Parts: sequence; structure tokens; C-alpha cells
Amino acid sequence: MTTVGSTTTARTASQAFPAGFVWGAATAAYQIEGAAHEDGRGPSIWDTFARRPGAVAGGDTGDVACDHYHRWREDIALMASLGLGAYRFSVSWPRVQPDGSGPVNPRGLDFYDRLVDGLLEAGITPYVTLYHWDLPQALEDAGGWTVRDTAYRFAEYAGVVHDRLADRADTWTTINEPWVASFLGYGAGVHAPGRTSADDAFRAAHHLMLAHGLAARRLREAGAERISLTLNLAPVLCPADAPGEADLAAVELVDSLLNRQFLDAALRGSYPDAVLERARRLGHVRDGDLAVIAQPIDSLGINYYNPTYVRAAPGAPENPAFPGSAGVAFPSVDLPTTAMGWPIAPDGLTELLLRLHRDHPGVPLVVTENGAAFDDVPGPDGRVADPARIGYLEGHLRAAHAALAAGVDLRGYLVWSLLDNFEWAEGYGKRFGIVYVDYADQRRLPKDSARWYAGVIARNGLEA
Ligand code: NCW
Repeated sequence: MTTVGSTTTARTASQAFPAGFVWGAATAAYQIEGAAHEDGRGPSIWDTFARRPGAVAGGDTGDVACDHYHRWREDIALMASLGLGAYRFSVSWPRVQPDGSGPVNPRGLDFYDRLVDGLLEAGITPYVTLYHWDLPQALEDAGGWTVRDTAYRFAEYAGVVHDRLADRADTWTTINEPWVASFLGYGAGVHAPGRTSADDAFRAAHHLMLAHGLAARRLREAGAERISLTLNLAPVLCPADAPGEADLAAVELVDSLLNRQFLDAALRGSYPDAVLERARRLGHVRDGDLAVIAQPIDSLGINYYNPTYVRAAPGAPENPAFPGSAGVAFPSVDLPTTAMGWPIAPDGLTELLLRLHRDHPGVPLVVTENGAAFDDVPGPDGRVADPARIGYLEGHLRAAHAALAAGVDLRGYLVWSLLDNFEWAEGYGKRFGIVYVDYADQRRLPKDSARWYAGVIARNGLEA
């Protein structure tokens, strides 16, 4: 029999996160830096794609973005005021190597040098991501991720950045969301470089994973001890009351393409059948590649936003983001959604973490992105009330906590995003930040969610 008093105590205790749990926030270079033509930076595929008529909402580009390239000091002060323990940012490859290979641009590297020093001075651990989608245009002109050479160029670049920062930064992520970079960039064509070939999407996915493996090996040889890969993962669910065989086949196909193509490759050195079939036809996967890809990693980064829902629907056209998905529908479900139209389903995070713990035991996990876009508007007093985002974050932190309580080795949680920023094909219209950015004057206004998150960090957990 539980008394009310002890229930309260238990609930209070149960909301605490483990000692040493890492709380942070994430951004990406092209989405926040701006300064697209400064200090020797070369063009990336996103500079090119954003100029393609109709590619990005409102014709927005990352030319100025949040002007973080010039305002990084202010942004670090903001992070410190929130009590962030870690800041995950990405390095712009074309800032460091304007042509993607060959000469290094010292002024580009200097920027990240200053940023890392500033973070350390503020007591914030830098989490460095080496690729968050801004491929140097010169490499795309030579075939981009559809050609094998790009993977070798990436490993060289990774070595250059690591050699410069490794004395102060020890947490390294090779690639962010290879599924998005390959299937939305080369298959569906809704992200840079805007190509629309299923075969190219599979080639790109493999070469991104090869790039991960080659870079991980290069960093390990240089002494790195905290190497990671970040995947966008999602439980694939069928909302039917009684799923039939065709529904289950749809689940398996989409799970293979979205999750297992990357998870199995990195953590088991294998590809699921749907990927192997394509590889046999295209011949781009060479003997030994999967062993390179499956380098030991020290943690897996998970970007979780929502589950993916599928069901069999004879006659449904192929979704170009999922080649081979003719006859599969991606139904909307009866759940509240964010401004992106993405359903809000925190339980999916618990389910995902439990699955990873079960299928890949021994791999520490970090939520490297989770968050939501809403249509935030500052009030006359400059306050941005965003209760829906607080609700989203709180729900997902409770979901993460449930996984921890079930024994999952989850080491940290990084909110996406620190700042409102350039939301890729959606432009500046979609605001994911816990800090509002007024693009007219670049003022930063911490939203209510930022203050709420600072409280979570301060007490290392949620209020009961
Ligand atoms: S677009 C995307 N995001 C957002 C982005 O700002 C960030 O850079 C990414 O790491 C927020 O987090 C990631 N992810 C792509 C999800 C695409 C879902 C489309 C599904 C099509 C079926």
C-alpha cells in the first residue's frame, strides 16, 4: 500500500536524470552561420540549391542566416546563461576546404578554433559534427555523394579538422542524418543537391556511410576516444487495428530503408535485403566496405522527431524518399502536429530507445536532436510564450526518462535547436529555436521554453 506522501517522494525522485547526464542544444553550420562569402569560404550545395527557383520557401538562403559567424560570442553567452553543458555544432566543410579537397583555408579553421575556445571558457563541452549537409559544390560537380571518391575526400577533411581541434574538443560526430542527405537530396530532390534518382540515393547513402567509416578510422588512429554517428531514426508503425501481411511488409520495407540501412551497417556490418538487392544491381558496394563502415563507435546519436506511419495501399504511387514503396501509403494519424505538420508522439522515443538498447546492446546513446517548430510570435514586451514547445520537450524528456528507468544507457539530450534558423527547404518560416531570432535586426529573445529548459538543467530533471 502506498501512502500519498511516499508517492510524492517517489514521483519526485523518479523525475531525476542520472548524475553526469549531458544537457545541451544543437545547431548546424549552414543553418546559422551566414557569412557565406567571407574569409575564403567556398560554395556548398546548399548555396547552389537555395538559388534554384522554387527550391526553398520564400527564396530564402543561408547567406546571412543568424549571422552566428559574427555573433558567436553573444551566442555562447546565451548558452552559458541557460546552463548548457554541451553545444553541438557542425563544421562547414567549404569553410575549411573551399574546394572540398586540397588546400585548407586557415581563416575557416580559425573560426572553429575561436568557437571551441569560447565554449571551453564558458564551461560548455563542444560536440563537433563534421558533416551536416553542406557538401562543397566542387565535389558535387565531380559527382557528389554518388561517387566513391567523395568518401575519401571526407576522411581527409575530417582529419584536418580533428588535427586542429582535438587538443580541446574530444567529442566527434562524423555525419548527421545520412538518410536525409541521400534520400531527400538525391532521391526525392527536396534537399540539396536536388537530384531525383533512386539509384543515386542508394549510392549516396552507401558513400556517406563509407565516409563515416573512413573518417572514424582516421580519427581513431589520431587518438580520438569519443566517436559517434548521428542518425534520424523513427519507429515505423502501422496505424491499422489489425495489420495484415501487406501492412507488415510495408513496415519492414520502410524500416529497412529509414533505420536498418544505417543502423545495421554501422553497428553490425550488414545491410538489410532491400538495400542488398539494389547493391547487387548497381555494384557500388565493394568487398570490405561494410567492415570499414562498422568501425567501433563510442556512442550513437539519435535525432528523434516522430514515428513514421505506413500501411499497405494497393495502387499508391512510390514515395521518392522511399524507393520501392509503390503500394505503400504514409497516412496521417489523429495526433496533434507541430508547425512542420509532424505528429507529436513522445512514446515513439521510448520505443526507439528500448529497441536500440535491445538490438544493439553496449552502445551508449545520446539524443543529439529533439525539438519542434511552432509559429512563435514575440509579445509587445519581447516575451515569446511557447507553451506548445515546452509541452513537446517535457513529453519527450519524460519518454527519455522512461527508457532510462528501463535500463537504457542514455547519456545525454540535446535540444534542436538553440536558435531559430534556416530550416532547409522551409526557409526561415519554421522556427525550431528555444531562442527566437528577429531576422530584421538579429536580436535573440530567449523563449519561455529556454527559461523552462534552463530550469530542467539546473535541477537535472523535470518537476514531478
Ligand atoms: S529537416 C530535418 N531536420 C530538421 C533540421 O533543422 C535539422 O538540421 C535536421 O538535423 C530538424 O532536425 C533535422 N530532418 C529531416 C526530416 C525529414 C522528414 C521527411 C520525411 C519524408 C517522408
